[in-house]
Amino acid sequence: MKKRIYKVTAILFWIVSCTSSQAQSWEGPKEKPNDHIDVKFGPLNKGKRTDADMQRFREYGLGQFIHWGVYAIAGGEWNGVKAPTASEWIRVWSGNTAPPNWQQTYDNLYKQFNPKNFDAKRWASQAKQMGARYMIITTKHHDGFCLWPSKYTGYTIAQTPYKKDIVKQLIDAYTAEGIDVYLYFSIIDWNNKDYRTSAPKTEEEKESYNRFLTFTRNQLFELMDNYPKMKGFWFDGTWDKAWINAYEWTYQLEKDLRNAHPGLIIGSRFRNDEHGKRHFDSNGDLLGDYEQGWERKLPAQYEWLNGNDWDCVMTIPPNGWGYIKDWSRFYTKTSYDLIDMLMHSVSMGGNFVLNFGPDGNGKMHTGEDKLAKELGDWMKLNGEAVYGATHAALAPSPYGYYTQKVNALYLTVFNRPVNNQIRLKIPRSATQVPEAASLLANKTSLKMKFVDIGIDLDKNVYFDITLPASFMSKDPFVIKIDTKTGKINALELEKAHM
Ligand code: FHN
Repeated sequence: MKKRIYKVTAILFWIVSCTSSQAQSWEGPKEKPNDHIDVKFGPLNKGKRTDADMQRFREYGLGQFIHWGVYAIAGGEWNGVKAPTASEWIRVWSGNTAPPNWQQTYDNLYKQFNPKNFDAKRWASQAKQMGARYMIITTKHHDGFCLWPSKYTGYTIAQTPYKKDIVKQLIDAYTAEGIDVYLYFSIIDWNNKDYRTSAPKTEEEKESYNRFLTFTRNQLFELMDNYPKMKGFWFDGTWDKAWINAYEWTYQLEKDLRNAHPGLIIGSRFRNDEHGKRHFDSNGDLLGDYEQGWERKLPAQYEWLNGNDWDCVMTIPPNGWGYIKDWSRFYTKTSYDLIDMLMHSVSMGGNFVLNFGPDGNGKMHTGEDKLAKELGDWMKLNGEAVYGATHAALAPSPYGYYTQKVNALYLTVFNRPVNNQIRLKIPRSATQVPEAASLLANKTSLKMKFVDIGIDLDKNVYFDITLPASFMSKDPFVIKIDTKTGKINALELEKAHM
């Protein structure tokens, strides 16, 4: 009986968390309305940013997400009973599987938060070895616990036995490794008595929510003032009606944040227009600097992105961003899975951000250590196809993913053809002509020949790259194709007569 209730609770939780947070269809192209809709509180600026800070974001390729807070003490369970919630949502665990007085227990966990193994420099060094170019840290998740000594609440790291400023240590350590730091900030704050989900109606409710908005603004400016090296905010928990209703205030807040921190990068999850449209306004224009909805999912086609910048954030377990003690109960992604998702992202002009959930003592999960090493070993050999690379305007390859730089095309091969012939399909109109091919990892040059198959009405030509039969690889491998500006000289065959 208990097992069945547990399953029902888990399913119900999953439905609630998906429906409440889904702002847009992320399963296909974004529809644009036929008629223009008047929008006063839409994007502050339309079109892709061209400044150096945004170009740097565009070139990261690989990032690290870290979800860390008092939920790490629980690790997704309590007294051996697995919680049906995502690990960082464990506070909301209720029903007869929940421990007695659970929320009271949870709300006192901060009194034992004393991560004796926490070493920001070790985390930063691991991220560097993995090949991450930016890191997103949860300064405050939905439970309201702050990893920095905020002066606007008494629910912070300063009130724990550990006391020291986690955010400062991380920013200093990661920046020293050349890794940019972004601050995750949850608008949802279960610890703040003025936080609410529904839109305030009575005068009293409005006064209370205005206090909450002021508190939120104060914390955001406190974070920018305390940590001027931060590059941007990764906002979350912005799906409540109360926040959606405050669109004039959030519009002004975005202006003020950007004015206070030139170059600040904010994704599409921060706010909505006056019609309640989130991520994209009522005319389909992106709200913020990049699409921030690709959470545990990837676009199936490049065209769905309309050329926008974007990031994909991904867990190693199926779900659960905070520390999960026991991974044995589900599938956890392999380095092969993660390299596939990374190259899928970069091939479509996005960044791939892998999540780590350290335990209550500040140690990464052993599974995370293993994957960071495997991913880092691959990046050391193949990172050139990731960093600063972007979408190649070619038909998707059957062998893997194309990424592109000036004068270089990269093909990350996952599906090696049985005949060892990698066939590139290049439009006759291309102005970048393949010149030479090699294996990126060891610079071995590969035979490549121009092939004009003569298919009637074909708008493409082909280049066949031969893989040596002796070349074996247990991992995905990258073929680098040097290109030069020029013209494809193809046969002009008489068209078929039918
Ligand atoms: O509710 C959060 C969740 O706990 C986690 O932080 C993810 C990661 O971005 N975001 C929300 C779920 O969509």
